[in-house]
Amino acid sequence: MPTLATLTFIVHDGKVLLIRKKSGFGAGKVNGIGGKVEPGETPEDAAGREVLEEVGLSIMSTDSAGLLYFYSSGSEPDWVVYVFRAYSFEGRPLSTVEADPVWVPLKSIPFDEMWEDDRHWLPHVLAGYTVEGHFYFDENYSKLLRFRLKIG
Ligand code: 8OG
Repeated sequence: MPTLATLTFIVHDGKVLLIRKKSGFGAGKVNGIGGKVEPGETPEDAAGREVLEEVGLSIMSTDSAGLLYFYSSGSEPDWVVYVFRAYSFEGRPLSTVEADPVWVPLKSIPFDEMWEDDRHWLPHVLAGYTVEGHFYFDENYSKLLRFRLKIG
């Protein structure tokens, strides 16, 4: 069974809130805010909880932006990730044990510091499209080998 997770991109004033992750899968990388869906949670609930835990913000509502499937070997994905956009929130982003937040202008996303697949799908998500992406990595997720992407 794949691990279900979320990724949320909070967009405000021409900027997107990204984090530099301090823990978990992808520690050290810049990413959207997210983590694993817990038993009994909907993906939307998980997205809201992760935003609160990682940067201390409450998001009002989310807009579904698609699904990402990550594979390392074999034909079943290891991860299925629900992607969300959010435009309204309460609070001010804080550093936590899990992440340091950073507002990044939409035109200067630091793809070189992000997962290798992100440059392929994130621009479409930030432009308001819905994506379905299948990304095939090597065994230890150090290299993207191939991918399929549908943009809706
Ligand atoms: O709970 P934890 O923080 O370890 O969850 C991992 C997070 O990383 C989860 O939000 C999903 C996300 N993630 C992957 N692979 C990739 C990827 O290739 N790109 C991006 N942007 N995020 C990813 O698991």
